[in-house]
Amino acid sequence: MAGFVWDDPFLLEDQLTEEERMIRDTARAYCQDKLMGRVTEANRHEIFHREIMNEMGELGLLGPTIPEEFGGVGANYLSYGLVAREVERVDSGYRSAMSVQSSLVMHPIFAFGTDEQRAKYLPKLASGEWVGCFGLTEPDHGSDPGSMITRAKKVDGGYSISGAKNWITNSPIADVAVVWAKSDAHDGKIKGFVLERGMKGFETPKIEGKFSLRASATGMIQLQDVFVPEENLLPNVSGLAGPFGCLNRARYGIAWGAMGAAEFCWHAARQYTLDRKQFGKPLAANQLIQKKLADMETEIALGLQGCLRLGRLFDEHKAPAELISLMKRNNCGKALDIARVSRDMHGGNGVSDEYGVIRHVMNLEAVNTYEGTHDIHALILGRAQTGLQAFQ
Ligand code: TGC
Ligand code: FAD
Repeated sequence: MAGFVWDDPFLLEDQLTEEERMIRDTARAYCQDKLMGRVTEANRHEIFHREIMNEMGELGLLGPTIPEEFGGVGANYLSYGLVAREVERVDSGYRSAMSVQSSLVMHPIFAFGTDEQRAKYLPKLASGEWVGCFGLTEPDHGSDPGSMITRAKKVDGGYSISGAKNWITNSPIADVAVVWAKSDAHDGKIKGFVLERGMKGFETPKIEGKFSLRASATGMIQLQDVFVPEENLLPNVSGLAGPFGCLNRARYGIAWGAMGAAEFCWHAARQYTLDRKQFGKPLAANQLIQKKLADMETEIALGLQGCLRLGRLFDEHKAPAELISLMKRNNCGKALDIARVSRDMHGGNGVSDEYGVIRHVMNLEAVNTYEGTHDIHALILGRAQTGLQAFQ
């Protein structure tokens, strides 16, 4: 009978290639050695250490799936998922910064942009010299981005864009923004535009009072008659397929990332309950505690194995959007539950940021909401199996 590996029940490790393990190990070493030490202060004081982007860029962690000629490392999507898991094991805010840059800014420029746009933006985004953000959500249109009101009006030499985007990761520090707007020159269809810091009428105020992802900069994008030259239009996509093509990738990464945060909380709960004694014995010797640890182990093992399968399908170009919804929804919901239970198992210490778990609880609240809420993904799955759409 084979031995049971309690922290890797399905032997995920054996299912990775040597190259995938190497990328994962690079990410893990960086995250544990360089990010872990900064995160408590960053979270407490709402600081995003901007140099993190340069450090990640140096290690090839930004846009890792982008080909080398544009500054990426040409890695597969499985490796991208492994990176997300390691980064989010430290903090979902750091994973947000990384995944927005990779999936929501570099991917659309690579997939929908011109050769000139790829050459101009991708190497600087890959190195972390530039930071990007992605503007889809509006103050009055979140789950229903198809109803957006941001408009691009055709003018001489380009477009004049007006509107507002809300809850935008990285916007206060962004050098470039991929903004989605309805374009009157394209029959009112949604088009993507690359905006640059310094364009007149383009403002990115920070959102204050955010009690989740505090180590990540979040803001608005305000656009008042911003002139965007023709060459900044992403020409090769129209409609919601543009932003959703990006979201498929980011949601896949989040499914892996949420498991990284869950693993942190599970391991912390296990160690804490082994170390702490009440009623003359370790907390971990109690049946109620062991059941909670068993539930965490089970959900994480299943969630990671699902991610692995989805990643392989992604790399074979066989990952349907609904399967991505299934994994994003499941893993974010399960990670949030695990973080809350771990917080409880830490007793009073669980609310101190010294133990890290309450930070993950707070973060995972947003992770369960952004990139499609838990319930929106349920509706996507409900539609896929009944043929009935329940959004409206
Ligand atoms: P629907 O009728 O379903 O589709 C409209 C068009 O879009 C296409 N499409 C997709 N294409 C590729 N991948 C997908 N996942 C797609 N989903 C839809 C679809 O084929 C159709 O194309 P066409 O050519 O026929 O027009 O559209 P709907 O308006 O009914 O959509 C409903 C719904 C709920 C599914 C959708 O709007 C949705 O998913 N809402 C959630 C919104 C969301 O996820 N926003 C994310 C904002 S970005 C963000 O949160 C970043 S956080 C980053 C971080 O910090 O990590
Ligand atoms: P709403 O759509 O108003 O939903 C509110 C509630 O109603 C939810 O529980 C939802 O599930 C439910 N609901 C909505 N419609 C239905 C329905 N038809 N049936 C049943 N229930 C329904 N967006 C970007 O574009 N770029 C970013 O970089 C970005 N970063 C973010 C960072 C953070 C920290 C946060 C919190 C959000 C970010 N978002 C970003 C926005 C995010 O994608 C939206 O918050 C999310 O899509 C939900 O939209 P909403 O907040 O408007 O909620």
